[in-house]
Amino acid sequence: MAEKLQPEKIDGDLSARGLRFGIAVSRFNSFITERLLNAATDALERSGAQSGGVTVARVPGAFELPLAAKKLALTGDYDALIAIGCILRGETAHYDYVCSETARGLQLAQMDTGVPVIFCVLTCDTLEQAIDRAGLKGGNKGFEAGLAAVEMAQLSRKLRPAGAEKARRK
Ligand code: INI
Repeated sequence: MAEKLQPEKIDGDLSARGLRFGIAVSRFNSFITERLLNAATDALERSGAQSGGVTVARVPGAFELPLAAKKLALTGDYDALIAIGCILRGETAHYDYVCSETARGLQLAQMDTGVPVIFCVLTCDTLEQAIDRAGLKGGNKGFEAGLAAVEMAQLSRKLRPAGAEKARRK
């Protein structure tokens, strides 16, 4: 019988040693976003990120995250970025515009620049839903985002075009 096909695998491992991360955090709903930030930096530290390897930039609200992420990416200084925000539904359509433009803008930032941008923006109907996702009771989406950043940074290194030298501003 023919041998079972063994595909080659390309995985990003979870070692952050020597990698550089940028985190854009919104001040809006900071009660939640600061908790997400703490969990994200905890994940980076536990994965081996070193002092000086993580930079945090604060923006007013989630709507400003895409521009901050794109500008951070264009510096060439980061292996991966994390965008942290918390959008809570109000009584008007404002929520829908902020959610869709934030998600679209962050996706564009990573597609335009090739630098992974991890989406750590909670979009919740209630504050309680956000609290549940920010580690006050159990899981924390910030920690998941930190691990995703490490994995995507490593994967991106492996998927660099052959022979391409990393153009980094020192
Ligand atoms: N920004 C948020 O990050 N979360 C929200 O829940 C929110 N709401 O509800 O309005 C919010 N609005 C501000 C927005 O992100 C911009 O900062 C503002 O519109 C200025 O551009």
